[in-house]
Amino acid sequence: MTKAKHSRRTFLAMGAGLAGLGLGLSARAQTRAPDADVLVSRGGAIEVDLEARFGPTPLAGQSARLFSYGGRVPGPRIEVRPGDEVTLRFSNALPEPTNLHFHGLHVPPTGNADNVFLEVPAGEELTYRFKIPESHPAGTFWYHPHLHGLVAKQVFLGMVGLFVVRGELDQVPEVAAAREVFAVLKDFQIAGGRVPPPGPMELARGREGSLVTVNGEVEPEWSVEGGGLLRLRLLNASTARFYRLKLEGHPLYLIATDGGALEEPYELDELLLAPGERAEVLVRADREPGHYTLWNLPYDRGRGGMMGGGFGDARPRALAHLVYSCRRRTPLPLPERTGRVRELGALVRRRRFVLGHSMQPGRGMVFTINGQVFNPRRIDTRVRLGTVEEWEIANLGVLDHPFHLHTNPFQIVARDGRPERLRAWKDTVLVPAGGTVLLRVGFADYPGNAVYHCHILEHEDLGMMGIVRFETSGGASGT
Ligand SMILES: [Cu+2]
Repeated sequence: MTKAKHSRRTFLAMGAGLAGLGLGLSARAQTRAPDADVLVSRGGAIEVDLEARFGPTPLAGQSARLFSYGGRVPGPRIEVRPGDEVTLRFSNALPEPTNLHFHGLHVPPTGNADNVFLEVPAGEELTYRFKIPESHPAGTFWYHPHLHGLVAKQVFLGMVGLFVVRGELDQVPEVAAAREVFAVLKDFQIAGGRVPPPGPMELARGREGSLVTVNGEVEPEWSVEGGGLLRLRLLNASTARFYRLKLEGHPLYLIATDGGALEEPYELDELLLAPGERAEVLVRADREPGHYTLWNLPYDRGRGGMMGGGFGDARPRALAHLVYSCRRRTPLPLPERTGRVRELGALVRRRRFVLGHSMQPGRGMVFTINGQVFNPRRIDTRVRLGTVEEWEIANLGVLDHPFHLHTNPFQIVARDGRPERLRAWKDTVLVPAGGTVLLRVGFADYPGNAVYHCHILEHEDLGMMGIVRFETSGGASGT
């Protein structure tokens, strides 16, 4: 483990001077955009001081005792470019261990990079260091804790932040001309100024809170010029809640998914985002000037059975509002092309993963992949770097499970045997109860162990995770 250069005492002393900014940031190292919640790389590098905290935190016009990065929910947005060196001095002021995962980034899963097997004990520090590859796509990524057994709790209490890679998509003229808005969708459960502990059934189902926030606010308003474009960059940072989004009076033009740009805009009437998923949509402000609501429509992520049914909201819930008044003389057009999504090479092998759940004596409900709960000492799947595989993910349970693979993005080939029309980079895909998804993934660059798991984080903590080893040579075996 590489330790930060500064002792904890020094770090706190520096942080105290900036307490008014709400971020535990050192003045020396910080490169700051005009918005204090955004940290932008300069000259090929970024240095970030990030502190995990527990205490009173502003949320939706009130204060609640939450876990956070730097006292804000969500944490600061980190923005980098391909080729940048990232140095993140992480300090854990929580009363329990934690760590960091950089969700969706193609960086090493080992060392002090995106290594979910690291543990930062309470009161300790760790410096994360990695380089964003020159070939890394632009996209909306994020960071959150990933210490098995504590992930759902720590994320539910507020530990989430955006990690944005700027690049080619940002330079598409029509995209660059749009007004950019980030939307971190996250629910909370607050009672008496704190988050009550969840019950066992709440954990098994995946915890949903009644306070639904967008960037830590309730029903924010976004203004856009009439005739202009809105570029809405969405993240589902909830542990279990799904968002089925519909914008009143406007279609959504999908231009990017988890792993970056599509080839061209794809018109949607509504957009379903499972936990962990991201999407970028363009909205044309071409209706009558007015006030339009972004709705979260009912969606049931259970299919009967003991645990199934009754999830989310029974009625549409307003999430945010789009407001436009004055009108441009010439409306902004949509882009014709937004990127290139290369085809993956020839298939080397195919595997099957079955998602399920069962009761275990003394443990209660557990969630499984191929009948097994997570074991940190077991390599479940060995793949060879430089190869392409197809993974069939079958959900035999009664709850939907969003399947997430670390380190290497994938493309969806088919859902329930039906070929997928849209070619897009994903790292998290919804596998509905009773459904099957076929995905294709190329393993590139980084040897070592990483994980795949359900992104209903309660399910991950209850066992629905496996270890994949990326190997440079030797026979691929296992699952
Ligand atoms: Cu799940």
